[in-house]
Amino acid sequence: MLTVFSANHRLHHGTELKDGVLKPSFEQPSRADTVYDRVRTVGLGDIVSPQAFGRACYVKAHSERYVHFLETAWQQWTALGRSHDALPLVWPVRDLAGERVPRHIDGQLGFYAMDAGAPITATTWQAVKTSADLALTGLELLDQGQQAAFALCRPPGHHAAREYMGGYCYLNNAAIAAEHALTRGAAKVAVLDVDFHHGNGTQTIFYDRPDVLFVSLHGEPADSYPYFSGYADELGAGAGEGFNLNLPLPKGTRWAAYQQALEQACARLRRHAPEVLVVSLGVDTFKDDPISHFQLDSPDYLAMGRMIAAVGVPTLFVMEGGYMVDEIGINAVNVLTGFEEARG
Ligand code: SP5
Ligand code: ZN
Repeated sequence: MLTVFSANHRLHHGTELKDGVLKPSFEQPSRADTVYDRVRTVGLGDIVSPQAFGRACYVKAHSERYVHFLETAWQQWTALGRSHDALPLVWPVRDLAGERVPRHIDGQLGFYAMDAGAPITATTWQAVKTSADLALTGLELLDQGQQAAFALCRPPGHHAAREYMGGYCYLNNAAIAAEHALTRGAAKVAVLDVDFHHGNGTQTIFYDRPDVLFVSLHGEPADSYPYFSGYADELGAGAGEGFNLNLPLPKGTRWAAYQQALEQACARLRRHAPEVLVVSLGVDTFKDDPISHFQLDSPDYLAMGRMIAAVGVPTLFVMEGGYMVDEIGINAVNVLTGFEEARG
């Protein structure tokens, strides 16, 4: 399996509030480098550099004004004499209209963010657009006949929606790749999200559409970030009703229960019969992950890869979460190795 990678991910490293204290984010450059090292160690396959795609591809999943905000936020922020990471501090909550875009950068940050978990630095945009380009390049590898590819994206994407960032995510790499598959002629696409956190961004981007099925396994929202989405009764809307499947799982979930839910997910994917499957590959389901509470162990990721292979569709793996543990490389690459073993 080919891996798409760029050192540009190192251009992004920000801060986040941890239990009320501003510290370096869990979403650090070492994550992607650890996975990259593991890809090399096991000899998964060649490493490919991304092509540059540009905003025409990003705005299939996002709005023009949101992409423009991402491009210009740092410049607006520093124009006020600020030099630390740009973070939002105010949001248009339920009983405020929240429809007009503020002129002030502090208002724009809240307008275009779901939380304070996506800091913007001087070089964040460069890393963010390269991350989306990795996913787009991976999708084109499938188009050229590869049965699978691995986009080693960083920053991750699945919390980013049409018009907002959050949860370490800015552009939704998986959604952008899914849209590109449709542009390239696929009629039906599916996204399987195995990150510990609900892929709220991907869900909302495709919520009212039957052409992109979204299936997600994640920590139940009552206990787990992002808290406000991921319930089993979110089934899709309008023509998209029945094309959104959430499988929330309780705290402490181990492989036996996870496997049952994943089998249900795979059955739904097979029924959709997509021409392309995009997997939002987060390995924050691991037992020692510092911000999550599932109990998967390293060999379980091999089994996960075999089950995904059995869906039998050209598959693009897009890196999402998985934090601050040496095993992130082993676990992510185990999914890919299990997939390749099963496909032969
Ligand atoms: C892509 C992805 O996995 N994003 C996850 C974003 C999670 N942000 C909220 C993290 C809150 C962590 N608090 C846990 C404290 C543990 N001591
Ligand atoms: Zn996650």
